[in-house]
Formats: sequence, C-alpha cells, structure tokens
Amino acid sequence: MAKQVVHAACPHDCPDACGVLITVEDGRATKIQGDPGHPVTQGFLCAKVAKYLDRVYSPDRVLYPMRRIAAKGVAAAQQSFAPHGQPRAAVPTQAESTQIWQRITWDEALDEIVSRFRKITAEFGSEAILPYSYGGTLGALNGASMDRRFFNRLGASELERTICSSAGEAGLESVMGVKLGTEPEQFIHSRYIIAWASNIHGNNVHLWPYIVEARRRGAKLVVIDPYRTRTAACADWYLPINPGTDGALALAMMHVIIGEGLHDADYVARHTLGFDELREKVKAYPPERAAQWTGIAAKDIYKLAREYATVRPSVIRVNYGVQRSEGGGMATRAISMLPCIIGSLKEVGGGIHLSTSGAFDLNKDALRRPDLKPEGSDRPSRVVSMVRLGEALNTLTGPPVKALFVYSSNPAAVCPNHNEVVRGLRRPDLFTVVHEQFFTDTTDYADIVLPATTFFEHKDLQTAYGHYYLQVSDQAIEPLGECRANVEVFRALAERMGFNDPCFGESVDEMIDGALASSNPWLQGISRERLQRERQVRLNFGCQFPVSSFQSETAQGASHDCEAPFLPFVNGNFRTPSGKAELYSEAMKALGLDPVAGFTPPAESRHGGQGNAFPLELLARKADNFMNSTFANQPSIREMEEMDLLEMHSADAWARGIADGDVVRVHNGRGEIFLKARVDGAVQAGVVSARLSWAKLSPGFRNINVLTSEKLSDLGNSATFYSVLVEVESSKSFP
Ligand SMILES: Nc1nc2c(c(=O)[nH]1)N[C@H]1C(S)=C(S)[C@@H](COP(=O)(O)OP(=O)(O)OC[C@H]3O[C@@H](n4cnc5c(=O)[nH]c(N)nc54)[C@H](O)[C@@H]3O)O[C@H]1N2
Ligand SMILES: Nc1nc2c(c(=O)[nH]1)N[C@H]1C(S)=C(S)[C@@H](COP(=O)(O)OP(=O)(O)OC[C@H]3O[C@@H](n4cnc5c(=O)[nH]c(N)nc54)[C@H](O)[C@@H]3O)O[C@H]1N2
Ligand code: SF4
Ligand SMILES: [Mo]
Repeated sequence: MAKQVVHAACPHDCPDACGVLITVEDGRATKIQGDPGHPVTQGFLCAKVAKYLDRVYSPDRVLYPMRRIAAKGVAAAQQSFAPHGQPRAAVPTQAESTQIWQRITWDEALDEIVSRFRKITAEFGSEAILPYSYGGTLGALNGASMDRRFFNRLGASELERTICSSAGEAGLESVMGVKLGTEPEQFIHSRYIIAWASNIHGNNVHLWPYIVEARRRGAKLVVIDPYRTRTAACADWYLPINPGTDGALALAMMHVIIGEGLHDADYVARHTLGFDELREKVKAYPPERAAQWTGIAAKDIYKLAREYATVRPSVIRVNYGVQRSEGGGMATRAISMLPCIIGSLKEVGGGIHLSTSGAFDLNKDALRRPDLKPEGSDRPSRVVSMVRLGEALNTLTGPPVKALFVYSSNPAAVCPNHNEVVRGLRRPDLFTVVHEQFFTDTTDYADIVLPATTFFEHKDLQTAYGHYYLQVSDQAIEPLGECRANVEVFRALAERMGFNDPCFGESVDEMIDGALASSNPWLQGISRERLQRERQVRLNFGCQFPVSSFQSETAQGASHDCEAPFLPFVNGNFRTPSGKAELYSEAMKALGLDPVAGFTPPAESRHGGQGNAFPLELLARKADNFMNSTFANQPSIREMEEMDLLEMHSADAWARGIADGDVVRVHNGRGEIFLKARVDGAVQAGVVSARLSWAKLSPGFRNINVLTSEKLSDLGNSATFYSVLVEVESSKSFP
C-alpha cells in the first residue's frame, strides 16, 4: 500500500482544535505533525499530541469488549504499584488484567447492556439510566449526536453539562449574549494583552506565537493568575491574585476607568444598557477595597486600569480558570464588561476572548434529535448535574440511578468529591458501562468495558473554541482490535433496542451534512466536500470590515475566505434581549443575582469566614502536559510532568515545619491525600497547588479531587474546583 498523508483535526478539549497531518504507511500511522496550512496550528502540535502514536499504539489500549469477573474497585490494579505508593507508568495492562476481565464479543456485550436496560426500565423507569460523557472528544459527531439520539429515544435521565465552562459562559453571555471572541490572528495588533486566568503555554499554546509577534511590535503582556505559570514567568507584568477574587478586581478597574472618564462615552451610549447603574455600583469598589480581597496593591490596580483603558488596542484573553470558583459567573460577567466600556470591541486586536464557539452554531437539533424524547411525557426528562455525580449515585431517589453509561469521560478522576463518587460507583446494584480507550480510574468500577477508537480511527466534523476554522477530520487508519467509535456504539445499541427511527441509520457523511445544514449565515457555502478539499475553512464572516494592513500581517500561509478581521460587535449587535451589551441585566435579576454586578468572596476561601480549621486555599489545577486526566497513564508523557507535588509558599511551609521534598498530608473535611512538598514560589502565601492525575496512579490511589467540593458556581451550575480550603501537615511517609 502506498504512503498516504491524511488530514485530521485534534478533537481534544482544547481551544486550539489543531489541524493534524497523519502519515500512514501500509495501514499503520507512522508520523503525526501539525498542519502547516492551518493558519492557527502553524505546523506545530503541543507536546502531548506530538507523541500521539504512543497513545494510539499503546499496549494498554482497550481493544475488546470486557466483562468484569472480579469485585469493583482498584484492588487488583493496586498490585501493580510499588509498596511505597509510587505508581508504575500504567496499570493494568491487557495482559495483567485477566483476573479482572473476561473478554466477550460485541454481541454479548450489547445483549447484556440491552437486557439490563430493559429490566431497569421495567422496574424503575427509563430515568434510572444516566448517561455520563464530557470532553474525551469534541468532534461534533462523536461528541454529541448518535449518543444523544439514543438516550433521548430511551427516555434516560439527562446529564446537565458542563463540569467545565458553564459559569463563565453564562457570565459572558449575560453581557454579550453570545460566545464570540477576538480572533487569535488579531492579537498581533494588540498593544496591551491581559492573560486573565489563562495558562497560555499549558492550555492554549497556539495563541503564543501571536503574542510573541505582538510583543516584538511593542505590546505589553500582563498575567493575572494566583499560580506563577510559565506564561506568568515570561510576562512583562505578573499580578498574582487571590483565588476567586477576580470580580473585585474587575469592578475596581471599572471604578478607576469610569471615575477618571477613561471609558468610551460614544460606544457606551450607543451600544450598552445600564451604564448609569454600573457607574453607581462601581463606586463601592475603590482599588483600596479590592486590594484587601485580591492581594493586589491598590496602586497596581490603578495602573492596570489606566493602562488597559489607554494603551490601545488592548485585549483580554480570559480563560476558564476564573470561573471555577463559587462566584465565577459573576466574575466573568464583570470582566466581560471591561471591553464594552472602553470600546475596544471596535478595534482590530481589541476586545475579549473567552471562547469562539458561538460562531459555529451547527444544526444541533439535527445531530441530537431532542424530538425523539418520549411522546406524551408532560414534563422534561429528569436532569442530573454532572458535577454532583457522587450525590446522584448515593442519594438520588425517584428513581435512583441504577445504570450509568460513561463515554468520553473519566468521572472517577475528574469529578469533585472523589470519595463520594467512588462510594457511589462501588454500589453492587449499579450497572456501569464504560466506553474507553484505556483502563482508567472509571473502568475500575465498570461491569462492562467497551473499546473506543481514537481520532485516528474515525471520521468527524471539528469546530473550535479558540479560533474560527471548521474542519473535517478524516479517518487515517482502521480501528484497532474491535474498537468502535461513539457513533457506531450507539447506532448498534439503538438497533438492539429496536429503535427503528431512520436517524439511527444515517451514515457519518449524512450526519456531517445535516450538521452543516444550519441557518447560521457564517456556515453558508461551507460543505463537507469543500472542507475535505481545503482541509480547514474560516467561517464565512463576509468582508464587511476590511482593514488593508491585515492580510499581509496575518499568520503565514493563511488562506482566508476573506482576509478582513472579524469584529462582530463593532456596531453593537449583541445577542442579548436588548441587543446591547447589558451592564444591567433583567435576566440576572430574575435569578436573584445582582442585575449589575457585585463581589462576594467565596464561602470556601480565606475571606469567606470558614478558614480556621482549613486555612490554605488549594488550586486543584490541570497538568500542563496532560489533558485533564487524559495522557496521565502514558509513560512518554508522564516523563514530561513532575507529579505528586504540593506546591507551597515558604512562609506556609516554615510555619508547619515542612521542608522542600517532605511528604505532606493535605486534608479537609472531605478527605486527605499525600504529596511531596515543593517550596518554590509558584504560589503566594496562603495558597497551595497540586495537579490532576489518575487516582490509581497517585500516592494512596487518590487524586486531588478527594479534596474538591460538589458545590455549584453562582451561575450556570458549574464546578468550583478552585474554591477549596485545606490544611497541610508534615507526614512521615506516603501511606
Ligand atoms: N495542557 C492542557 N491543556 C488543556 C487542558 C489540560 O488539562 N491540560 N484542559 C483543557 C480544558 S478541559 C479546558 S476547560 C481548558 C481550560 O484552560 P484554562 O481556562 O486556562 O483553565 P485552567 O487551567 O483551569 O485555569 C487557567 C489558569 O487560571 C488560574 N486560576 C485559578 N484560579 C484562579 C482565580 O481565581 N483567578 C485567576 N485570575 N486565575 C485563576 C490557574 O492557576 C490557571 O493557571 O484548557 C484545555 N487545555
Ligand atoms: N481537580 C480538577 N478537576 C477537574 C478539572 C480541574 O481543573 N481540576 N477540570 C475539569 C474540566 S475543565 C473538565 S472539562 C473535566 C474533563 O473531564 P473529562 O471530560 O472526563 O476529561 P478526561 O479526563 O480528558 O477524560 C476523557 C476520557 O475520554 C476518553 N476518550 C477520548 N476519546 C474518546 C472517544 O472518542 N470515545 C470514548 N468513548 N472515549 C474517549 C479518554 O480516554 C479519557 O479517559 O475535568 C474537570 N475536572
Ligand atoms: S491538544 Fe490542543 S494544542 Fe494539542 S494538538 Fe490538540 S488542539 Fe492542538
Ligand atoms: Mo474543561
């Protein structure tokens, strides 16, 4: 067979949605590289996906359907650990797992699932079945299409997503009505860039070259983050902020900007609603007051506000770190007001970027078919928060959760309050199916494990949340072993259940065509055939705002549909109920929240009045080289990431008699973990930080989510991974 280069798109939960070229020789992938023709990918991949061949061809892949023959839990897996709790690279391998798993055929697996689902439905109703999926793949089809059709038709409980971004999205949308952000290409024109809770080197590395170019042209980079990230370390100005206090900082910045008349009165008058109310509100937030919460000196807040408003164009790259706290929705709302009042949304290289996903607006109803939900039902399906899985499995009644179908997610690693999640997953009466590429923390509790394809092995349609290019991801190789894509698993289950609606028979290409058949004007003229021909196509924004210099200055190799920059709010056109940027929001008021904006310190924080027994704020952060819990088991990736560390400030370490390298016990009312102290200045006094990994690859088989809480954010019912209090003490050794 000849050598072939296939174009795919990285489906991981990452804003960059890279264009990927996979070289295939004799049916085997031999090389992966970033697509040099993709304007944002620019020919390079992040360190983890650059090693993707190790993942695809890992000896630890799940390749066949498996039935559990041992008790649920990590007991068997634990045997693969060294005695001191330091894990080996990956456990268990297929070979080692024969005491836990029995290989079965797909027919046996599907029959068993269908018969259990039928029995549970007969006894408890179909809402006793709970699907659980999230960010394993953001492919439009494998992420949310056939699976949703299946669970809609089944009448299962509905999973309230997200565990990730809903608070921030709700905050941004409360002001602007839609998730649109400054194009990465425009950042080269920015003169003042604020990376606000944005770990660019770790989580959004393809934005970095644009920032480098902007700085070459004289731009200043400011980083606001309680953790001294690699990005913070190379910033022009790093402002460490106390976790969960960004709302106070944004309000204080507006206090200065409005108080000193630095706002854009013309833009404000024409395109915003509620400026008078905002002007009144921010009077209560002078920098001197905000300094007490944020830990940022008042003089620095004045300087930040003045520079942000006057060094133009200025742009805010706000990321989701800001909204993983109790008040994260309101904080994102307040930050989103900043570009509206200084009028930077008019400028190429201005504005704000949280997400670009609102521009893609595929025909989601065609993909997911909400109309398949049971007829005659006089109420919507029961909704279960994905953040509160522990609570759902342990306490839910009417009906209880009797079956859990997990795919594209690893809840036993990523969910908050891990001990409660595991208590629920251990229930012998809970029937758990996990569709996975690897034997994860969650498969340790599965009754049936089904083998899943990687993106090399299936075709999909790929949107993005950090740029505006749409891609078709082609299949590069045949599925390994008996792996099946999400679409095919739910197609097969539907057939077994006897669901004969024609949509279950649609081909992948028909599904892509259906997704593209949307009323969204920005998708007009973009067909599957064109995507396959051109590899990536910029959304069809038209050419209404030409800027002559843009074309020559934009990223090398860009083949834009239209070279003009996208400035969706240059003339207002917000997608709020009023059509204006809502600095005052009736919708917020209806939720019982401040209709303008306000700041309340998180209850679980040093300012929240609970700080006595557990005085330290924990950042339960992501690892730069993993993707949430994904890649944590891959030896070549683990090598790049120093794990099992508790990073702490020397003042907190000394006060507790802890030296660098000591084993420490980190605990709160929810649980305890053991880590190695790193006294290195990445965090301020009062804050400690640790990274997410697989629980069974962590000391004592518990990860950082043992300590995080199921409390929901103020807006959007999102998670609060960064509102966590703990205490730390010296410990003799690992458990
Ligand atoms: N390498 C890598 N890339 C990833 C991921 C990964 O796990 N690894 N995850 C992907 C996913 S699912 C997502 S949602 C995105 C998320 O990407 P980001 O939105 O960047 O999310 P986080 O890494 O949670 O947080 C970003 C930064 O916010 C900081 N932070 C924490 N609390 C606060 C606070 O209260 N205020 C401020 N100002 N900063 C705070 C954190 O220290 C962190 O450096 O990244 C995606 N990309
Ligand atoms: N402490 C702490 N916890 C966190 C976070 C944090 O910052 N700190 N971040 C949170 C955030 S932002 C998010 S988004 C969540 C992410 O939570 P998850 O979405 O659960 O993310 P992953 O840990 O990446 O797990 C995805 C799993 O899907 C599998 N997978 C990949 N592709 C496919 C596929 O095509 N089909 C199937 N069936 N499986 C597939 C992978 O092998 C992997 O095990 O974690 C949250 N948890
Ligand atoms: S994880 Fe992100 S940066 Fe890495 S290849 Fe995928 S899209 Fe690109
Ligand atoms: Mo996320």
